[in-house]
Amino acid sequence: MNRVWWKEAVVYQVYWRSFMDANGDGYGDLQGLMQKLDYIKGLGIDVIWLNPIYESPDKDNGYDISDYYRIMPKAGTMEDFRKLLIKVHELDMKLIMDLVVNHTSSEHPWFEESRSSLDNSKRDWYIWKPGNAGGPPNNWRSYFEPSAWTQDERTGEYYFHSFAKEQPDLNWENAELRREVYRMMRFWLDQGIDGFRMDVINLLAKVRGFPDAERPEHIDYLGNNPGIHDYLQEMNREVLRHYDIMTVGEIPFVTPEDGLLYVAESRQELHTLFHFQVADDMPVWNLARFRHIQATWHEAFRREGWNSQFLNNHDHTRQVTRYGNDGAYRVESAKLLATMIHTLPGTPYVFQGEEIGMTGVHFPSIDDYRDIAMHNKYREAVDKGEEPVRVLRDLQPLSRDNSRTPMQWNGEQHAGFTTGQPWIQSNFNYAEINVERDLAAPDSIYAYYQRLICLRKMHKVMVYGDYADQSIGEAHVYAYTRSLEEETWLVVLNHSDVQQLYELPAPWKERFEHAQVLLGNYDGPPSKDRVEDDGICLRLRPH
Ligand code: TEU
Repeated sequence: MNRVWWKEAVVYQVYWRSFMDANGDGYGDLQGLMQKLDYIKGLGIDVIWLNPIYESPDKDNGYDISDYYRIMPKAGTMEDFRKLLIKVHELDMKLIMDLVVNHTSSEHPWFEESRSSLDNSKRDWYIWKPGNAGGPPNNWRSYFEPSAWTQDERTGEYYFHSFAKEQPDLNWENAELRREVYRMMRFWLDQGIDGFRMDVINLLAKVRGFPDAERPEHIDYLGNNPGIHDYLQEMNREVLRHYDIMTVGEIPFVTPEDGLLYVAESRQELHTLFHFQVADDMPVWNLARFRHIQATWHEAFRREGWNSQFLNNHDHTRQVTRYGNDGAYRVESAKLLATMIHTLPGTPYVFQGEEIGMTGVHFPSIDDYRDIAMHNKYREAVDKGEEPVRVLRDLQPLSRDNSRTPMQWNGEQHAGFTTGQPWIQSNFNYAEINVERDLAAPDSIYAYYQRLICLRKMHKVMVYGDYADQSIGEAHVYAYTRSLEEETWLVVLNHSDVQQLYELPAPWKERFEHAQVLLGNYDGPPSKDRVEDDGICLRLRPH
């Protein structure tokens, strides 16, 4: 396995609009982020991933870009950006930016031109089709709307959008468009950034002819279509390979075998990916499913290819709420989930606030929510006649706003995030859960993350070690080893609210006498019981 910096790194995701507001307008900004770089560095972070900061009407929180070369005023200015980059580098960290090139905003001048007439020179930069029998060209759904097509009055044709109607998809078949995108990528790389997180990058190629789908509700026809690897190989040739950078593709609907096609070193496309088998198939914790996912990805990536480990981001409910216990065992389970993510094979990601165990929210009214995806789904269901209170209740657990509430810095108003009115309310629990408290307590979740991340720097086994499940068939205990040369780590996790017994597999019991506890989320090691045949059983406390 090739040793490179982005495999050894720990990445911290900054959802800047909810991170730190320096000018009191209620939105986080680049100046605010600059104030908090020491905090991020203090955690042991190597790379910051910054969600989109480009000019945007902000219908989908920056994922609808109207100018790739300018900074959204809410975030700051180009000068702020340049200062930020210098400071990040001075602290010996790196910065990767979001690249959103599957679609633009409907207010992007390219789209304005494209929609203006059938023979405009940019008509072909987007995907236009005549309607079919008075309706849209096919029966596809989009992520955020009942149809992936919207009719435009100017020409009467429909344009295609994988997401909201304000986010028309670009037509990657057009070579001129591709050249323009590569030029823009070089612009940012030449500023000195250290790579890209590539938004839904496997959606660029579309199914030829746009035939009706048999099961339109399964929107997987949107991604992984023939031609995608040609685009990514071209992007790599034209841009990526000329820089020492990190690229991580956001790749929904992908199996391990197909995932390898995006990140196998020999194929020269991307370095690593986010797949969504956990996020999409596990609304709540499911150990059997999770261990299967880990096993199959590990097997597929054994020789080449590199995974990413995460349980939450700005689109997915906070991990301690979704997969842990954010009540009685919030601290223990936040530490347990961190241990797992940082010791499984792949580059680990920390989503802002995760390191202090921030939790999801339940706002009382749909008006308290900001997310376009949630609002569209709500409207669709209510228009169909469903009971509004029920619709809200059903949407709440997985609403994207669960992870978008302001970073909780201290117990002051709005959690110390802003002196103005925050764009989205803070979680109600900020007096109890905040950075100031965690920094003051030696046994805090934050302090635990620091130790975990420090161990990763000191022990390459945590990065490159081979993975083997040591708990197959266990209902609540997930245990596995990582081994590299002379060093073996055993990770034992009790994913439940009650005590569990875990019998060490035979080869590990002799070694266990000489083993050392590196890290645990309780004081002292778990107690040991001798069992029949000289076995050793660990008594594991909840989480
Ligand atoms: O998200 C794409 C998206 O919705 C999926 O990747 C989803 O998270 C996955 O299938 C698991 O359910 C990206 C951005 O992260 C999101 O914030 C944007 O709204 C979206 O693209 C459109 O740009």
